Formats: sequence, C-alpha cells, structure tokens
Amino acid sequence: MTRPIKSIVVLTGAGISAESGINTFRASDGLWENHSIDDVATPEGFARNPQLVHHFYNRRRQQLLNPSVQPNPAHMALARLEREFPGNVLLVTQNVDNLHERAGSQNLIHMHGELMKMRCECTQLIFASSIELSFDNLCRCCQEPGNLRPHIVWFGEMPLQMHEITQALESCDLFLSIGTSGNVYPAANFYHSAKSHGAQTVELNLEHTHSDFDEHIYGAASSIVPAYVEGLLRSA
Ligand code: BV8
Repeated sequence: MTRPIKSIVVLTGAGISAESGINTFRASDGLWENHSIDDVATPEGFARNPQLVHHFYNRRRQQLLNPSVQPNPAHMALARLEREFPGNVLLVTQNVDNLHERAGSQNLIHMHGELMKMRCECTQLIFASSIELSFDNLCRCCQEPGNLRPHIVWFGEMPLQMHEITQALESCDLFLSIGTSGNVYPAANFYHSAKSHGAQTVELNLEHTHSDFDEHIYGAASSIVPAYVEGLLRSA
C-alpha cells in the first residue's frame, strides 16, 4: 500500500535538455568538444590550464545563449507540476543550463552549479557570468585578475546544497528521475535514499539504466514528461 503523495522530489539530468539542443554528458562518451573530462571538468585541470577551461565553458555559455536553445515541453511540464500540484515539489538538477528557471521552475537546486554564474576563489562571492570569461577578468570583490572560476561543481568537488537535498529525499513520497544515466554520484544514489525512506520511485528516460526503480517509463522527455505530469495532476 503506497502512502498518499504530498511531497515530490524530481532529479533531472542532461537528457531533459537534449531536445533543446544541448549535448548530453554521455553521448560525448565523456568527451566534451574533444576535451577530456580531466582537462576541463576537474579543479586539477583548471589549475593546469585555466584558459582552456574558461574557453570550454565560454563555448557552452555561447551555445546556451543561442536563441534556438529554448526550454522544451518537459521543462514546461515540471514548472506546471510545481505550480499546480497540491503539495511540495522540489526540482534538483544536475544540469548547469538555465532552462528549468526559464520554463518557470522556482523551487530548484542546481547541485552541479550554473553555467551563467562565476565565483571568486578568494571570497566565494558569486556573480552573473559574462559570456566570455578569461584569466584576466577582474572579480568585483578583490579587483584582481585570476580569481574568477566558473560556478560549476567539477569532479572531485562537493555538490551544492546536499543538506537540503538529503532532507527532501528522506521525506518525499514520490521520487522522479528524468533524463539521467545514473553514472554520476552522489546524484546516482538519490533514488536509493528516497526508496529506503518509503518513497515511490519512477524513472523517465530514453533508455533503461541500471537502477531498480519501482516504475520505468521510456521515451523522449518532451513527450513522456508532460503526459506523466498530466496524469499526476489528474489523480492529485
Ligand atoms: C563528489 C558539472 C565527493 C560539469 C558535473 C562513487 C562511485 C564512483 C565515483 C564516484 C563516487 N562518488 C564520487 C565519485 C566521483 C564522481 C563520479 O561520480 N564520477 C563518475 C564519472 C563515476 N563524482 C564526483 O566527483 C562528485 N563529487 O562525489 O564529491 C566529495 C566529498 C567530500 C568532499 C569533496 C568531494 C561531483 C560530480 C559533479 C561533476 N560535475 N557537471 C559540467 O557540466 O561542465 S557532472 C555531469 O554529469 C553533468 O552535470 C551531467 O548532468 C551529469 C550526469 O550526467 P547525466 O545528466 O546523467 O547525463 P548523461 O549524458 O550521462 O545521461 C543522459 C541520459 O539522458 C541518458 O540516460 C540518455 O539515455 C537520456 N536521454 C538522452 N536524450 C533524452 C534522454 N532522456 C529523455 N529524453 C531525451 N530526449
């Protein structure tokens, strides 16, 4: 007997933004723009060659700002779920794009950071990022070059707001995983935490992953997510 649904946690990954034209992490076989993950998505890589890493994120920022990249019906459906569901909906995304907020989602945690923000390594102050960030940019706090980095969680760094996420996973009644391969931790363990605290767990993805969710719904996010949200709202 499943308990009534009063609280929902949704985890999204790169697959929800694929139909908006943003490459997924896996489809590049762990290579982005022909760069190895170690070179462009680790603190060691940034220390070795900050200009290479700034160039890598500048290109992804430019892509995100292309007018052809817009929220798709899956992003819109999750914003509708937050607006219309008679309970709490927390959206945790692994994605660093801003498509969820542009679709209207507000109760949103970017656990891997945000492409459109930069951070001073001395003061930890966060600023809206200019499109082109380079080693020479001065941070507004220290007024010195060389302190700014993308506000991105790299491999080997602690994801953001893990305390809030853990609390939500332990108290939710329904956990939805959308468009993620479950290859990156600790996000890949979230369903297990929710399930062990009695939540129903549903995976909505293009292909099967290795996790034993209670329910699997396969297909393209822009069609399966709106349909699933419609059903959830009708039965609420
Ligand atoms: C940490 C920012 C500890 C960068 C990213 C346990 C075991 C093994 C390894 C580890 C472990 N614990 C920690 C690790 C190390 C590491 C890790 O998990 N490595 C992996 C590769 C094995 N984890 C970390 O380092 C994390 N930190 O654990 O810190 C710690 C503790 C104390 C103190 C300090 C530290 C930090 C990880 C964060 C890395 N940063 N992003 C950037 O984006 O530039 S991760 C990166 O991968 C992206 O954020 C991406 O979103 C994310 C996950 O990938 P997915 O979103 O799942 O994307 P993917 O392409 O893989 O899958 C897409 C899916 O969508 C597919 O299934 C596909 O079928 C589907 N799909 C495609 N199209 C559609 C679709 N579905 C529906 N519709 C479609 N149209």
